[in-house]
Amino acid sequence: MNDEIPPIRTKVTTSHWGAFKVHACCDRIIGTSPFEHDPEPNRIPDIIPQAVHHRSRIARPSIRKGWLATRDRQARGDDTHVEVPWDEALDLAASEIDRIRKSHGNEAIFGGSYGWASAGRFHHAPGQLHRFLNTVGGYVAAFGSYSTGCAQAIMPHVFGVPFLKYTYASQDSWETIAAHTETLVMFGGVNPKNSQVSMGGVTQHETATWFRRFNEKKIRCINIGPQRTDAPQGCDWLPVHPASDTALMLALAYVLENEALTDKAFLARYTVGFERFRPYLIGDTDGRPKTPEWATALCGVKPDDIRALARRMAGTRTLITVAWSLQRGEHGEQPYWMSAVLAAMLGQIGLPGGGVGYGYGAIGGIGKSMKRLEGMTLDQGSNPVDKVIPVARIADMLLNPGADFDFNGHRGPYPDIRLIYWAGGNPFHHHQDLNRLHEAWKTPETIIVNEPWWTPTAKRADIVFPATTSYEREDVGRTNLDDFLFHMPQIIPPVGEARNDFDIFSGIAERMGARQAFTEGRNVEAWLRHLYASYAETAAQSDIQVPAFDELREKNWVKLPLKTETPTPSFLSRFREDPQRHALDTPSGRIEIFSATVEGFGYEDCPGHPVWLPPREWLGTATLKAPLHMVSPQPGDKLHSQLESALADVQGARPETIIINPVDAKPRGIADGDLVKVHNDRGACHARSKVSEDIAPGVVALPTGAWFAGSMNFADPNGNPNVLTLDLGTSRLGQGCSAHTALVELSRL
Ligand SMILES: Nc1nc2c(c(=O)[nH]1)N[C@H]1C(S)=C(S)[C@@H](COP(=O)(O)OP(=O)(O)OC[C@H]3O[C@@H](n4cnc5c(=O)[nH]c(N)nc54)[C@H](O)[C@@H]3O)O[C@H]1N2
Ligand SMILES: Nc1nc2c(c(=O)[nH]1)N[C@H]1C(S)=C(S)[C@@H](COP(=O)(O)OP(=O)(O)OC[C@H]3O[C@@H](n4cnc5c(=O)[nH]c(N)nc54)[C@H](O)[C@@H]3O)O[C@H]1N2
Ligand SMILES: [Mo]
Repeated sequence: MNDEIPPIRTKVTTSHWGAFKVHACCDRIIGTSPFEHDPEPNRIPDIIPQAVHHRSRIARPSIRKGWLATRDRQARGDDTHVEVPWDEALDLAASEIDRIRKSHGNEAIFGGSYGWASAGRFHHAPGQLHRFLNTVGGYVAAFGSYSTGCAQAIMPHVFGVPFLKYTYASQDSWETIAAHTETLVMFGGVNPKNSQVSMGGVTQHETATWFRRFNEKKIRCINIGPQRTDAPQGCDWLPVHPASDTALMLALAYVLENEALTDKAFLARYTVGFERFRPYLIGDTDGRPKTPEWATALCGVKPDDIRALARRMAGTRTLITVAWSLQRGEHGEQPYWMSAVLAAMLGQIGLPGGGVGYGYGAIGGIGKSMKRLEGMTLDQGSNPVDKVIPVARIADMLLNPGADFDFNGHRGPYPDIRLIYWAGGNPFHHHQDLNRLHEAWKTPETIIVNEPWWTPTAKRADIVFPATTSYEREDVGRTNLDDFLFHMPQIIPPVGEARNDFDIFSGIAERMGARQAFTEGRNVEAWLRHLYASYAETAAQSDIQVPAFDELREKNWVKLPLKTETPTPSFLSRFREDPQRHALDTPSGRIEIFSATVEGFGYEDCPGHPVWLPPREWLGTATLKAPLHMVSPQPGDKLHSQLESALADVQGARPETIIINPVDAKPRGIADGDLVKVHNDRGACHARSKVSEDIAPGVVALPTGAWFAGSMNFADPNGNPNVLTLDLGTSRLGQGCSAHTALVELSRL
């Protein structure tokens, strides 16, 4: 007998939820622990050993039985799969892609493949897929994101910069806020649970620490939204009805105008169109002055509280922050545009600690002041197909081939999709109205998915390839929101017969005569060295010395001198200094309170200046059948639907928890911890109730991320809110997702 204990290996790796240590023994991950340089480490990695070795891992390439037998499309989701050897599955995938492109053209292939996949610069699944599809003739792509699709469309009309540039690179740092801001008005809060996460991983989580500093400095922080818990302790809470923020912002603007608190000089020098907006504000155009009394009925905030807040905002250095969630609802363009107008009326845009910022807290790294080093991105080549849909319009596209759709001034037909390839996303967790998507998913002839786990999306695929997780391959991790650089070592061998996405696509490309074009003759290691070399060059141009690749491998991680004590002035502070020299990239060169371009689109659901447009489902349209507004925030204990199968094993963890106010729980006979059914005309799911005064009456909150396992005929037992949400573009302009727009009813089970 050999009783030698095999050694435990420990390595640091990074992920979208930050860096952590992984402990492995033989071919298994046996534990994780915090990275010592993270002041606020989160608990998301705790479940990784169970998740990586979970029975829900896809062991071998698998083909759906009905599709294999008769090319069936109807039974996706209700069918089982047979395992086949790699060569057979790769042959099948290559011949299907080839058949579709030859008979229908590459416009019949949808490769949008939205999703967060894993951190790591090379093995980024959607990037690998896009590169592969480009080498075989291209694909229909998706524009924008579920996160900020609507903002990405509207905000360039207002400030003249891409929204993500504004939000990631041009906003005040936490240091500047701590030094200058007196009033922080947070629509939708700033939640440290959300800033645990960022694309590529932020190493030093510090949002909660900053709020402790704000408290000490007596900065007044006001969380405006349906949940007290959307902001750290020490913040005031002004409960509002979801989707009513624009009404509240209009009333704040009305008070400024009525009490001569508007900064007229700022408006004259830096903005255009206030004279078009003002008649609407004071009611000349529609007979409804946007008074605090008018807004109270819509948002639930008392008139005197609105007046007091407006006066405080005008009298102190005020930063308005807006969570991304506000634009993830029907007419999400309006609170975003209106927040900019309100900030312009206050006249503090471009001053340190004043103006308006978006997505603080949504993603870790926003508010960190540092040099934003770019690079190490896999070249995706160019896409010969120019057809693009707004990312959240996927079900519309599948259900209405050839029908025209509008998007930000463009109009054109949806393509006729015959083949979908998805790698690195889980649409049957992330898309709205999942029963509708389930129907839409029956239209393509073939669906191919690469996934580590049997997610609801993998279960609905015809050809399923098992992908490695980031612990089963070598990579490099970095993001321009962080000052750490990681070598991500391969910690264990691939689980089952999993292969890297890169190797899967290399195999298909080979069968289609495109191997050389896809790989350029490089294997994984050669690619890592190649990407790293170009990154080191970019870094050197910014006077940053990064270690040689082999040295980084040796060291596992390094901290780069990217932190800047004095943040570089934002484009708005330069604009403030000299609005001629630093004119904005809008048609007028200024902030557009009224946009002739937007008005020119002629969209009644997004006119030329911000207006109050209620969504079709909110407390103002509540019915007896669906009286409660459901918001569906991001889950605090994980990233979206990732690691879900292992989390769901924990006794009592599923169905997901829904938060409900006692005022709403009582008449329904619901006590804390009860099992409930959440339902509306679109579908139903189960959930476990948490009765709490931390949510506004009339509102319930059910986080995203459970794996959908229901249908139109029976309730999802796990509690995915998207079985209830509305699948609707935010407007013809933004076409973002409307995830937070949903009325529901709860019944005790
Ligand atoms: N109701 C409601 N719905 C929402 C939202 C909301 O607020 N409310 N938020 C929306 C937002 S903002 C987002 S970003 C989306 C998120 O939606 P998604 O990004 O689709 O969610 P994830 O669970 O992160 O999906 C990533 C998938 O990639 C897989 N994966 C991980 N690593 C790899 C890899 O290396 N290779 C391959 N092939 N696969 C890999 C994971 O197992 C997982 O299934 O959800 C949206 N949906
Ligand atoms: N732990 C963890 N963190 C994450 C993620 C995750 O999956 N897990 N996902 C990341 C991703 S992809 C994204 S895009 C960001 C999203 O970041 P956000 O969009 O900021 O986050 P959400 O959690 O969707 O919503 C925040 C809060 O907005 C409130 N809210 C909803 N509707 C309204 C409204 O109409 N008005 C007001 N005032 N408030 C409203 C809800 O109470 C909700 O709790 O989070 C990121 N952070
Ligand atoms: Mo997102």
